[in-house]
Amino acid sequence: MAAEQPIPLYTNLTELYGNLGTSLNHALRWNDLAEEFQKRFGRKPAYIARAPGRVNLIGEHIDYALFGVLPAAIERDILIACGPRVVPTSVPTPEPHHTPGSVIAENLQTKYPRQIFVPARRLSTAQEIGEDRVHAEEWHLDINTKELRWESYVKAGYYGVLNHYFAPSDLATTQSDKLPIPVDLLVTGTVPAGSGLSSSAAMVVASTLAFLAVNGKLDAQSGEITSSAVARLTKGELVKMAMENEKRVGVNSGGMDQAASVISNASSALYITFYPTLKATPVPLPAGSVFVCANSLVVSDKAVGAKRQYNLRVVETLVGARALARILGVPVGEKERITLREVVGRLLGEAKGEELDVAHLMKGLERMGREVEALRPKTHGEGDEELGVTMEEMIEISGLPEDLFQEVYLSWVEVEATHFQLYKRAKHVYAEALRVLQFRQACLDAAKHSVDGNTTLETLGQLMNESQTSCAELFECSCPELNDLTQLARQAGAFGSRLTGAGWGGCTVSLVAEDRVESFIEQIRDTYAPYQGLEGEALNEVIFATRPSSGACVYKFD
Ligand code: NG1
Repeated sequence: MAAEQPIPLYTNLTELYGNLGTSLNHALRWNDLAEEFQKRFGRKPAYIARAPGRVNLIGEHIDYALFGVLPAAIERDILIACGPRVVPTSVPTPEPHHTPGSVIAENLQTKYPRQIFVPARRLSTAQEIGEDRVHAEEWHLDINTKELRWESYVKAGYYGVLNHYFAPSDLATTQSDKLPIPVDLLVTGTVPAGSGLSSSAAMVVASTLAFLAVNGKLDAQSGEITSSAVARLTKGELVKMAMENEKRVGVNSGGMDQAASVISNASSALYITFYPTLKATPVPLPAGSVFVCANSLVVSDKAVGAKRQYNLRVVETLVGARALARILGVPVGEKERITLREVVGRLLGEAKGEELDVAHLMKGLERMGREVEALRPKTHGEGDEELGVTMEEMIEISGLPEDLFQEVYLSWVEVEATHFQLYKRAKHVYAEALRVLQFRQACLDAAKHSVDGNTTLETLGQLMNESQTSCAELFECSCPELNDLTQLARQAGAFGSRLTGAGWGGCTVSLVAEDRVESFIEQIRDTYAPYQGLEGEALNEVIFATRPSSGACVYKFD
């Protein structure tokens, strides 16, 4: 099982990329990073952590409803070079960077200034970390969630490492192996920020890995850890840590990005399921198919817009699930935040901890497409349905008393809305979850050669187009530029085109026949107004064909 494999640790790039050709294409960038690290910090890095971005082929906004999604890691990635900083043992006036665990973080992109941060100990509450667990005391790093700051994602990764591997009480210790070491790091990345290609998850995964590696928490197998009984981290464990870490930046993300960044392999897409536990299985992509990413150039800042967009959708889908469960007579615990996936499972008699087979799940999803109509708001006049339900109506539909509703659905997340769309959101989720399974099935059939290649591409394209319509009309996570770009992509010969990632800006993904890629890109350049006049590298920055890439790893210097 891919999720149970350990995080790969490499000492040469050919092994890392799987072949000499690809490693040569990337070698210059790795060398430049290592040399720049040496220039800035006066010594070679000890490690470089790599985490790729991802493109989601289909399955948008359903991971946090616990439905399976189908992304692939892309070649664009985040690299973090890091090394321990030697600090003087006694200085007359110690500075922040002399403190245990202090970090000097630099970025190759000059617009991101150098940061120094130092972890501290403090009391934490359950609400803050979005879990039921209460930490009496934990390591703390100030993360500014109100503004988009590059180092927030680096800090988010560090948070988990500190709190999983260093007990806060160890701060008082003088045993240096119990304390996090001072670290220098240098970051570079080719995943465009805020573009739906998951630069944030790539940054959090790479940061988590960098801090694990530099603190000697990865090398258990090579015997370098003597002080800790922690076993070598598996990919599944890293995904969970990175998900938890990313919540610190203020987004209640579902897990798709972290799983794709960590578990992917270089030859296929990944079908990732989250229920009853995280599982990832490769899905071969049909021969002759190429996925082209195009950036709408509308920057979607997920963290800053979360309360009106992403987090609001999380709440709407959760409350919709409770309302449906109530209507369908599905049992739900009073304080339970049942998901739309669990509603269909329980309705079909799925036992706890078990998983419906795909055929049953597909049948269940078809049924839910009909059952969901019960959530359609009653209209009193024209345009009424569009508005959805008010807070009072939503609480009533949930069947919970107001204080309990607040506690279960609103105490851990900030949302801002006058109306809530339970019907539209749930309708999207069930239909999109079904499309993912149909997409996967079409890929598997093509691999068995039971269907002709072009028919497969047409089927996949059609599912992608339906997904785009649903994202735009039901989930309302598209925007005029994304609608325009997907339309232009179809006109330029794509089999299908849709937004990828959270939406509200960012990238589209289009399925294009291999021999049409060049002309497709040219036509988009000539028709999508913001691209006009772009050539060469500038064009390649905004629109590019992707190949599945391998997942996150660590490179170790001798
Ligand atoms: P982006 O914003 O593209 O990284 C986000 C979530 C995913 C998933 C998609 C929508 C994070 C880190 N990622 O992706 O888990 O819910 O939106 O399908 O929040």
